[in-house]
Amino acid sequence: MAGAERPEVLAYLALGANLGDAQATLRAATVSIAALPATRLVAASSLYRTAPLESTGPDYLNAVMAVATRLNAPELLECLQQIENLAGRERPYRNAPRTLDLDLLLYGHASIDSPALQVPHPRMFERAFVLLPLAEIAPDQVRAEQLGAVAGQVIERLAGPWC
Ligand code: A4P
Ligand code: MG
Repeated sequence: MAGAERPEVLAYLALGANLGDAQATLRAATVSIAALPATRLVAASSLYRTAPLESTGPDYLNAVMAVATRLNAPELLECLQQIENLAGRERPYRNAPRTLDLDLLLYGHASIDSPALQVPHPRMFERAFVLLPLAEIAPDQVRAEQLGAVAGQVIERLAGPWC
């Protein structure tokens, strides 16, 4: 089915960066995501400064976005990976510091478990850098006990518009 004929699906995306000018990279990524075919930006969280979790290097900047899209989930992931690559993303090893990481957190109510794509993102509920920005734009998607479980992680919401 062509993208334009499919119904819109609400998807949530996680953005992260801790190399280079992370804020400029996340801002450019937001512009690129909003310009994807058959996709529109619905909401963007604040920016959060977060300590690396199972990772190294400088603090990360993280955010979460909601998009309404007629792309299917593999198409959306492929687009996100193209935007990562344009930002100079390198993958020397798992959880390496990165110029840009774009993860697909939720795709409507879909449950996907293929080698290339798992949705909901399998680690999203372990991470304050995902749950706090997600709760900011979609409080119905995050339960209080899930927020409580990540309360020990270091995260700071940065005030003001960024994208
Ligand atoms: N993949 C499977 N499911 C998905 C999905 N839902 N969204 C596959 C995106 N990708 C998905 O990803 C590796 C493979 O996961 C892809 O080929 C894709 O087919 P990657 O981005 O190349 O590698 P990665 O990011 O190193 O691995 P991964 O597993 O995505 O790491 P995470 O879980 O994203 O963690 N600490 C802070 N403070 N902030 C961060 O943003 N990020 C990470 C990375 C670790 N610590 C962090 C942060
Ligand atoms: Mg990733």
